[in-house]
Amino acid sequence: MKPEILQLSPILIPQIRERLESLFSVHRYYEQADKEAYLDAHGASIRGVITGGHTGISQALMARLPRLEVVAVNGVGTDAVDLAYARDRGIQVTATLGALTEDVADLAIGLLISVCRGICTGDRFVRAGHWATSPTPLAPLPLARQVSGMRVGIVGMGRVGRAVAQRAAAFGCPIAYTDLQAQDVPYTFEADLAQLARNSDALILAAAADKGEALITRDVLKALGSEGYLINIARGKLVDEPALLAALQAGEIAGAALDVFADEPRAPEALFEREDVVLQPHRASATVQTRTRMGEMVVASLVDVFAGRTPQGLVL
Ligand code: 8YV
Repeated sequence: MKPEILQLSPILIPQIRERLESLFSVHRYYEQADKEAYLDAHGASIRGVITGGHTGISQALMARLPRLEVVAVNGVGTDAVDLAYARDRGIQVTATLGALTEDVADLAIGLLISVCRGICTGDRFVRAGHWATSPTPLAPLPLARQVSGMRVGIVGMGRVGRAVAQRAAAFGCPIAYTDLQAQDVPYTFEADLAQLARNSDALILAAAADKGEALITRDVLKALGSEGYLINIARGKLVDEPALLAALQAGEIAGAALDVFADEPRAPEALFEREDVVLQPHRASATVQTRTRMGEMVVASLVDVFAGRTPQGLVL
């Protein structure tokens, strides 16, 4: 009998889906209209869960799975998994640690360049036919902000923070960072987030959101200042979104580029009309290469747990 797996969010790579189907009996929870009835029918036989970083798994759902041995997160963030409850039950939790670092850092830099250089605004300008009808594009399109040499402040100097720093350094950007403590990296440590913001032209969020608190408050945004940009490729809940909107509206910061939001898949609609923001639908790890690597890690971690081996990427 193949082990039974409950899959909470889709996997988009066909080879990974095939591999999962060949090894396990896969129950696609996310496709079920009546989830309660589905759990009544299958919950008791589920031994593993596959979920996404943003989706995680609640205590209530784990409680419906009495034989659950492992939660395999197809992502690096475990903030949406009730880790305390999993620990109490002895449920192992794995994540695809290291698999998506490069892509997430790439998108952070992409977003920084997009918002500073107005790439999306320029794209909309050309597509709308305004270029041809506007002989001096300088009037409708303001000059942009140079990226090379910007002072970059990174919040969270873990794997992703380091990869962002390496890339920003290649643009000649002086780099400072904050974290719980100074790390062994050649960048300036600043214990105080508001001070980091004050000394930065761009603040890039690369922190875990395990504590669930919004680090980026109105005060931090004011410290970033009217020439400063906020980039978030970590978690939406790290930012007080109403405060961000208010700061943008008041011109207290210059712009923001966001891949993540507090209430995904909803993003604050007040942002949609603004030219000083760039918005992405949580796509930082969404490349074929990275999602394949992540899927392979998910498969391997389930196989290892069911074989009694310690899986790679074990978080708990
Ligand atoms: C993924 C993420 O998009 O790794 C994470 O924690 O949030 C994202 O990289 C997501 O987990 C895909 O399921």
